[in-house]
Amino acid sequence: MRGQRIVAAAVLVALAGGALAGCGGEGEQADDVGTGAGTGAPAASGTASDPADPASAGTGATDATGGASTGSSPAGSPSDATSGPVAPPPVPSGGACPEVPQAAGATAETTAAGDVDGDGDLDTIVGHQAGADWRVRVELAAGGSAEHVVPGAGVGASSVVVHGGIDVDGDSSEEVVARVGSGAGTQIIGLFVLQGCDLVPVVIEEGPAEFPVGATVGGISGVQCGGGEESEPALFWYQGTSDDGLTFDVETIRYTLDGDTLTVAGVEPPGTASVGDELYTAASTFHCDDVTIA
Ligand SMILES: [Ca+2]
Ligand SMILES: [Ca+2]
Repeated sequence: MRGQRIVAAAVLVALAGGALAGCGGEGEQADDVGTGAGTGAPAASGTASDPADPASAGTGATDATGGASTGSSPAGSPSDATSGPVAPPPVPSGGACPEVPQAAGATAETTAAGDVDGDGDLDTIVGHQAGADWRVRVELAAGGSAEHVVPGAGVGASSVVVHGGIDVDGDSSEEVVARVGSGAGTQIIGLFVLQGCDLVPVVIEEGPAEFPVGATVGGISGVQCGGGEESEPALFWYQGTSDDGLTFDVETIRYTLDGDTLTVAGVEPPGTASVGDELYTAASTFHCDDVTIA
């Protein structure tokens, strides 16, 4: 049950573990993260197919090294051997998706715009609460709709707020960005993608991709998008830890999106951020395309 939106620290540990579990070809870099993250000890196991298990975090750093050494890719080159074709099912051309009835009594509605189906027309992205459930919903300009119930949201401040659409993989269809939870000093940001006529969460390994964004005295976490190796579209997840709340040791994992799955493409060189400087800002906010969350 890794990846539930609980406290940000737990999410950090869980996602770091998940990331490294899929990082067989990044021996030296994976080891850097494992030994440098401190509280974010990875839970990677010896085989890439094993699910990350936060319970094994105590031995994570050693395991990450062992797992990486069995990787088949040369060290230093991103492992681009993915699990087969991952092209999303095509959105029906010339026809609309079915209309998903909107739940009665929806409240706390937020809206944003994005071209979720990639047809060139802006679609309406909606977040709302109906009863105990929170939903992320898209109303397609071409007709029809899709929605996803966000499990676990709606407790206290963990309401869903939609922020817009970003194109993580450069396929011209925008992924939905929504706050799906919050913790002390952080917001938990989730991504959703339209697959056919279904709106599904973007996942890392077997769990939903949910990124803590924000800053506390002891840590910062942020997401930026841009070009990775050979300018391929990429998402960068920054995580910083600090002993004094003033300077932060920052690790950055680079992901690429295939279909609904984020895959580790590499690890950036570690950096040191100071409160207020450029790296600190990047590592404590979310900024992809036109969506900025601070
Ligand atoms: Ca559209
Ligand atoms: Ca896209």
